[in-house]
Amino acid sequence: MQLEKDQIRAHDQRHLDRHNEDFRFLSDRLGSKGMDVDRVVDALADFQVAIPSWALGAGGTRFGRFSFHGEPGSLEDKIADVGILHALTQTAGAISLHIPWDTPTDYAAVRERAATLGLRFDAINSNTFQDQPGAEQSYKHGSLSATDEAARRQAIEHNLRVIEIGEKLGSKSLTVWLADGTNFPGQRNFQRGLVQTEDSLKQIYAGMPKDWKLFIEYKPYEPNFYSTVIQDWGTSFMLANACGDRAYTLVDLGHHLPNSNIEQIVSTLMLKGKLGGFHFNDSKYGDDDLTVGSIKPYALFLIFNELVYGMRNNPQNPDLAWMIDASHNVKDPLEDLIQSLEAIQEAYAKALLIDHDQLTTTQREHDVVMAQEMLQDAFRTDVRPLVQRARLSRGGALHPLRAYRDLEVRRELIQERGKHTVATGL
Ligand code: AOS
Ligand code: ZN
Ligand code: ZN
Ligand code: ZN
Repeated sequence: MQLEKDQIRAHDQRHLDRHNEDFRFLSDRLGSKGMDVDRVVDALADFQVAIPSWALGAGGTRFGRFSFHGEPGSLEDKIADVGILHALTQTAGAISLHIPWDTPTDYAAVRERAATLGLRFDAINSNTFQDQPGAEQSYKHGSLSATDEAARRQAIEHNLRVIEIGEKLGSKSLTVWLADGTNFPGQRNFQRGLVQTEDSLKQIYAGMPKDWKLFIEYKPYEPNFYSTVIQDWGTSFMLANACGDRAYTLVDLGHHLPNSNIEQIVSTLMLKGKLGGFHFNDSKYGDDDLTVGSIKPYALFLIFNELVYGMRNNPQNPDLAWMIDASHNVKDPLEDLIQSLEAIQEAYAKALLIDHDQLTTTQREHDVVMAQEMLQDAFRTDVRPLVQRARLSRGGALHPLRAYRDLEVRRELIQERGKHTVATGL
């Protein structure tokens, strides 16, 4: 199924007057403070986040998985789902694939399908955390860090193959997340594992086309519970530096130990020109992969404040690859992603309201109270009319979630794909 612009416009009509009133009220208020509202709206409209192919179906935990009806069963279906998200939100203009789960058979058809829906292929992901059917070597004792040369070679070759696939689709970056680590003290030598990983990443880096970037994702624990080879941003940063200019750190919001100051990590990486990619999600305990903004919206806003600062002041840092990395057990995956996209746009909009010159003055004067007030004033502003206006300007829905329900998208998907569906992937 495909959502047409006319359907969305017709749905918007019902809410248009209300929106215009809300927007006028807010833009008057912000305008009187000297804010350029049009610029904020334009920045919001330009902001695009990649949807991960693995978030389009219901996920699960190690205790089980409950399927959701009408899930995508093929790569084509997944692209169609992202097309729906993009039509509604106008902020999901890219898809991030995971290989081998999403290996295309007909490249031309896949590329064309995505192009028709206004989607591009963002970072492509390799998978050396599972053994694939028919694989000669097992990753049980590591992949890029393996001391077993044959397993390590297989993992390197897999990444090189993923790059080839990405090239055929127009991707320009590879994301590597390694599950490699240990469960027990003494199991492996830390230094050897790190040396092997660096060597493997360098080989992968050398195999990338010259206009590609390598994103190195870190994570403190899980699936291994004693040690993880790339456990934190420092390790990722070090490996990225060892690889070269086009290797960067990727920050996944769920990949930190409790209470880590993620906004500060973001700030440091951007200062050093090494923040390449971003996985949005939210969490209460660990890598929970919950809906963005559902648990700690203020933290998300503070992170965005640093991102906006970096985007304005750190030309040494490249444009970021924005991606969602989420998983759902109980919600309609598309509804969940709509909520995530909305939360991202909101946090970004609020961060855009902060006047950094004024903040700098306040900081110089050591006026701690006013500095905090400036942040909180932005955070407390209901910016939804701005986000709506940005969507509207691109032909998206004023209320994507309501439109999704009113247009009975899931019912149509079930009709098309059936009730008992299982998405490929995790
Ligand atoms: C795993 O925890 C990471 O967040 C990765 O980004 C992973 O590749 C992704 O979640 C798909 O499994
Ligand atoms: Zn991730
Ligand atoms: Zn994760
Ligand atoms: Zn996660």
